[in-house]
Amino acid sequence: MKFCENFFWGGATAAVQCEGAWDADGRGMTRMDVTTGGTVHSPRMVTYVDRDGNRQKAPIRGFRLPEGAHYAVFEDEFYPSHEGIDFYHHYKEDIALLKEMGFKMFRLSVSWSRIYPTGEEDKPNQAGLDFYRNVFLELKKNGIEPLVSIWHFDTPLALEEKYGDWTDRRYIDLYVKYARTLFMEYKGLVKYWLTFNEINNTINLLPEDAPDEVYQEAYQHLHYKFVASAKAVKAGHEIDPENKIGCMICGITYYPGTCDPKDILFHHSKWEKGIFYCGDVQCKGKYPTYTKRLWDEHHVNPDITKEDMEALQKGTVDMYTFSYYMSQAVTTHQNDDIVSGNMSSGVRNQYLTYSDWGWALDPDGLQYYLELMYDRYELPMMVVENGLGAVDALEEDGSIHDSYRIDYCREHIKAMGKAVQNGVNLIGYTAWGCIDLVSASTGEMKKRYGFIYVDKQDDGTGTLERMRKDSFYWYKKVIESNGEDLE
Ligand code: P53
Repeated sequence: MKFCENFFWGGATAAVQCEGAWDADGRGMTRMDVTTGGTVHSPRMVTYVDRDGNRQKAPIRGFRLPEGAHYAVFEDEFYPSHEGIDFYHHYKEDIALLKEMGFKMFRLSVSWSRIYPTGEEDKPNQAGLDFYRNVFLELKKNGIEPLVSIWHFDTPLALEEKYGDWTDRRYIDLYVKYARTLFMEYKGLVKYWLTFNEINNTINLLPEDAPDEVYQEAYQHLHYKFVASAKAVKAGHEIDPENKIGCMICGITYYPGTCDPKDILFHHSKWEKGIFYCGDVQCKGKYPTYTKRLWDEHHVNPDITKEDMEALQKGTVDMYTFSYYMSQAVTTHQNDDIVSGNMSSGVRNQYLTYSDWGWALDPDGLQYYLELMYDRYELPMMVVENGLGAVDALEEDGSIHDSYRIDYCREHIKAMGKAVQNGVNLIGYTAWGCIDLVSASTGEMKKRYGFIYVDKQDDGTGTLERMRKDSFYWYKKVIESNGEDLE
């Protein structure tokens, strides 16, 4: 057997992409609730009212709320998060389907604004706590271990309006209060936690030539999140020593675009800035040796106290988890063959093929990533997101023949198997969007990842009916055979 006996096979979701029920039972808003749908070529837009009372819309990437403006929902716009796939009201039916596939683990996120609607209440919202308790109980009843992301792109909107996007120190205590509430409330029910989803996105999605102020904010933002994460880890361990708490990194495998030594150095700095920086702080409890060089490149000088540094040391994570979808080739040379698509940058890699959204399909990159990171940290690892976003065709008889998705997952599971044989302590794999949900980057439904199809379309229409794709039966076999039967 390649995979360990209690290997956590499963799938992953995030609150704001699947729950819907955006204003139910006292929930507060998050930025996604004022963000429209987009496509591979047109960005999602944030809607707001400016200081003069005029309706405004702006692309979400790099968005900053102008002075005097406030976020707003417009009646005639479509916001995919408002209904999602309505997991809020379908969770029992959905968990039954996960159980049918034999899931051992289900990754989901708690929506902060269901628990603390504005982030600043003294007491948590009971209805929010009850919802997640019921979900966790349902999972337990079905023998499925929950893996809970405490934050998955959904800071309460009221906090963003007041303090900006994590560039204020007060966020640390607000987040730790929220995390403590979860640890206390679900003690004995939830054991596996992740503090911040894809924490490194703050830095690795920035253009190289962004202005210094933007880098200053990004590094500051990250520092407050590092401290918040470390303090939450410490609290989580104190509240229940059984808790296993991980970091979660957006894992992209970088390749040098040519063998020019300049490209070797450049690709190495992409690893440092985009990937190692966050993992190093969260796993080792201190800033890495190359930090000053990264900061100096952009004249950055973050607010960091002695207490912060102590907190980082006391709150190192128990496991290294990451998402993996693609690799990227990067070069210092003039090269116009840039891969177009969403979220992707870098030059075309002639040895790889690309998804319809421009993401490079590269299972070997996953093996490489696992081996590199395990050697760096020697912590148990989990692949907590992986999958293929693709357009699915629903046949008249209700079947969905998604052989492309099966191929993608098979090759990535094989790659994990090789890394395990080479000594990596891999303890779980939760496939992204195991049930179709709203795409984070484009807001589309048609970028589907699921083994379970949901009848819900980009314009908001659909019955919300759930249907089993071919990959559903395939993944069931994979789990039954503990990753041996991949055909
Ligand atoms: P979508 C950027 C690059 C890689 C993964 O992505 C990313 C992002 C940010 O969107 O996000 C993660 O839905 C994220 C999930 C997301 C998933 O990957 O854009 O943790 O919330 O849905 C897939 O296709």
